[in-house]
Amino acid sequence: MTIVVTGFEPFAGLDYNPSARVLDLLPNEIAGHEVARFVLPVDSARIAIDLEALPLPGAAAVIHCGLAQDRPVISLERIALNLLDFGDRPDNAGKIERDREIVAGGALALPSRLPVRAVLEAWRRAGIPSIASTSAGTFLCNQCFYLSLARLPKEVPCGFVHLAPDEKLAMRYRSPYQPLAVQAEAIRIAIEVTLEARA
Ligand code: PCA
Repeated sequence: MTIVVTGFEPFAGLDYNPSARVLDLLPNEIAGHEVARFVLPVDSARIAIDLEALPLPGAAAVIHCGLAQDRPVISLERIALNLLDFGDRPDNAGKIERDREIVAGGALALPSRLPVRAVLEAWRRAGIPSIASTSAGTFLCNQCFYLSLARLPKEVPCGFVHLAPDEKLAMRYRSPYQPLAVQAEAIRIAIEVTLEARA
């Protein structure tokens, strides 16, 4: 089977996105499953179409990754909300969504289908600073997370990891950061723990 890991293209004026760069640091195989990587658009109209085209329904696990520029360490999302509200920040197509449901009439919130507590524990044991997050926001990351949870069969473990700025972004913005190699290792561990929990 395949483990699908996705990242996002750059957005909000950045010239790269660590969540796309991290894909190259992942091993080609985890627990005997091939790792397939995809970069998703920061475009609210296109993302549903692009997600539909990915081989997600038969995957061993689906891990979506995005950047949370204001968080100092990697975080694991617990829930996706059925809400789009971009505030005054347009997506890459220049569009601003406000007060809109992602799936009309869908559940207000859907829980992550990763073993969140077990992953956080494994990160702690590996010495990787990390946090659980109760909100993936109301922008594209949350949209992607919600769409996959709404569409995928319940047996497919599916979750969302928000990356912190890496060393390259931190040099530019003087922000806190977590080395990208450490965040890649965290994603590998999250996948391993997810597959173990499922076995
Ligand atoms: N982060 C944004 C969208 C793309 C990304 O990497 C978010 O948190 O919604």
